[in-house]
Amino acid sequence: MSLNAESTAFRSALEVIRAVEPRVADAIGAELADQRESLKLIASENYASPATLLAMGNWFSDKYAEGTVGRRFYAGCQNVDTVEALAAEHARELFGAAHAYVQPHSGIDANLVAFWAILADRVESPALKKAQVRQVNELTEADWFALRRELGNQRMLGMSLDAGGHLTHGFRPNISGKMFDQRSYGTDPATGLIDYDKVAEAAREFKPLILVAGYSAYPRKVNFRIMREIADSVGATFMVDMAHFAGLVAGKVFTGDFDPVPHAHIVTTTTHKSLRGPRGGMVLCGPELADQVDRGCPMVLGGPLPHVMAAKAVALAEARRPDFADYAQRIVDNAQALAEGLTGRGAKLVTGGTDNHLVLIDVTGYGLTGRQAEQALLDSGIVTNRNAVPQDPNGAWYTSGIRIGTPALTSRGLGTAEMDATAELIHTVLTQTTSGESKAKYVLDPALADKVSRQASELLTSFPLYPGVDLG
Ligand code: DSN
Repeated sequence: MSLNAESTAFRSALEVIRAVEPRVADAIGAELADQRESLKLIASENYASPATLLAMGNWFSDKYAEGTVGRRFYAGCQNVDTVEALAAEHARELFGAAHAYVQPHSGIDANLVAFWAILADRVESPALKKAQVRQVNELTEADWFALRRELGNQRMLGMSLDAGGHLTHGFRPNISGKMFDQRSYGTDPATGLIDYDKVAEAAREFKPLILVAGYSAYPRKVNFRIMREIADSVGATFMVDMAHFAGLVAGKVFTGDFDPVPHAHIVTTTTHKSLRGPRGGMVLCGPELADQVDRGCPMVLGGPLPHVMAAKAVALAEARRPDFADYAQRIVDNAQALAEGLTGRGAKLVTGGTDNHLVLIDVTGYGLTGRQAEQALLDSGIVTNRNAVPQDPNGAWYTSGIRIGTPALTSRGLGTAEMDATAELIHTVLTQTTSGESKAKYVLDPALADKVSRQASELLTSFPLYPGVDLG
């Protein structure tokens, strides 16, 4: 039997790797087997296409390419220029952005590039102008000292962590929290929704340089038009981190007031979540910030990863195809079916449901902590992650929530009927698990966990992962 191109490509690659370090080849094969068998409901994960994966495994990895397209600090970057320019072009077209910077290695990197572009534009450039010099090296020691203090003493307003915000939006364990004086806006305790009047009030009181919107655990849409109005009212730069929902923007599920690109001064994202690309980051902006953003490497980033930019170009080309819009809509349809399946069985969800790709279960209704629920579900073949809920009584480590997302299972082809079956499995495990003697301990009958694991596997049998890839 002749093998198809995908099987041949991956088999050949593993053969070459196996000849050097067989344990790595084995681990790669085992990872595919594990991913094929698990009911992956981690909201930030997905499955990139074989073309995207293959674009990363090549000699682009060997090239240094600091700088940007056509303006490099190294010679011989003509082919890197080709893929970087292609990735940026696809990103601009896909999102309707004036400028795209595709070098960030991750979401944190993309956010740092954006923060420093804003600081350069709003703080550094005026200081250079005032001192009548063109670049920082020309400042006197005293002016440089004063500028450094000013750069390190700016304000940021972002969504609180327990309301679903992200660590990189100015929280102390992340470098953004050490760089900025940060305040948070939360959600309405009664509804779990963003209260825009409260955001406006916080902005008026705090007067941030940067207003950040975006989340990793908020199950609703955000009105970016209103957020921009709030930013404008206090002279703040409006930044949106759309890492979680970039696929829904690309697929035109989030349009108008809910599409961040026309409203924000600058938008950051990862490329590997709902966008279904390689692991990496990206920044979109208008012409005003483009030059500062393009200084991301070496300002913030280490050398660009040309092999990953090649894969970004492939994945973004895929996202421009008409079937991606269908995929994006099915992500949301599935999340809503999952939410309905859970609430119909008595689960308590933060905000009562979802408008996007994720659902947040408040597991205190089952008498569990997030940590206990996460482990009990994992024992039962269901991969999720624990997450804080608003005003979480169990804190950020044990938490009281389970975050569930549908991008990965939707990529596999599961639909709303399978989401209802998934809700049944989750509800069964959570109702049958009891709290143990600590916030981490729990009791779940192993026979029940095995039974649910088998049911979860059966649910996946009609939806093979990478059906074209046979590793033999
Ligand atoms: N780690 C990602 C998530 O799971 O949401 C965000 O950084």
